[in-house]
Amino acid sequence: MFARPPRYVAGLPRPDRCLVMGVVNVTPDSFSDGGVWLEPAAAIAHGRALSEAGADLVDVGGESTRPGAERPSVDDELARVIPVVTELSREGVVVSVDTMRASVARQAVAAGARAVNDVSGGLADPAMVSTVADLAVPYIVMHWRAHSTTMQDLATYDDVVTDVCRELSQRVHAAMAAGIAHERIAVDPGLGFAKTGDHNWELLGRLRALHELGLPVLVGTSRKAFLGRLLATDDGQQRPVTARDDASAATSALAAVAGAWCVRVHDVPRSLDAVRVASRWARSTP
Ligand code: PMM
Repeated sequence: MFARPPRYVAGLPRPDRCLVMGVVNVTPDSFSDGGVWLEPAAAIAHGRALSEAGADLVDVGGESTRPGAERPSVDDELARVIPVVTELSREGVVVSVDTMRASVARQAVAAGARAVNDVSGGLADPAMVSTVADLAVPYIVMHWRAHSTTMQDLATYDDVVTDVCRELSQRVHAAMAAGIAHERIAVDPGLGFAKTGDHNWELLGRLRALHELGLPVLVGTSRKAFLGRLLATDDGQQRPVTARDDASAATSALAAVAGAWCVRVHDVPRSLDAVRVASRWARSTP
């Protein structure tokens, strides 16, 4: 039996269920919605719609992490995210900024962001953990090994669950050593980041093992390629990206039952329904 991880991250909403984080990618090239929300007004309207649909927080990012993606300049990343973070925060939306750069995290928090979602867990920018400590905001530490251009070359593990837990634990220790409070940290196995589809399934199937880290767990499966492959037609045509939302809602429900603190999704209404069902189901489970 695994211990139950903490249910809350200090400074973020505390509904009596798994949280739903809605995704706003202000990028030209994200795999799931690249280019759709690149204009600030479109991104703001989308973030507002996700919030109105019930998202507990809205994650705004300006760098695509799809396999092979090139990095934007700092200036381009700032120009993409800051107007969106500023306006959504002004309207009262709880915003997290999805960035690997300390300078972007700092400006996004100044613009109203309430949390930093760092897919590199502090590895991409040596200044990140001390910056987040200084900003005193929640920090989501994702498992990561390298930037998108090379990450899939590093998808080798002895045991993916054990290895991911160990590497995440090292990043959590680095974050705490820099001064980030334990109650402000959440962890994320980083599905699809230096992972094959089989690695993703293994991590999901043994999600409760991550509870050993003693921290809330965020899970991001939404629209990812391993769902497209699972749902491929008999002649091998992968399910298109935007037709993966029912499958994403199914993983949200199952992640919630397995004790996830938060799911990160593109389609908020479906996953919100899914986690509400999961939460009610769990309350009746002896
Ligand atoms: N996945 C993506 C981007 N950011 N952040 C966290 N914490 N966890 C994830 O799994 C994650 C992330 C890539 O998906 P997208 O391009 O659809 O945003």
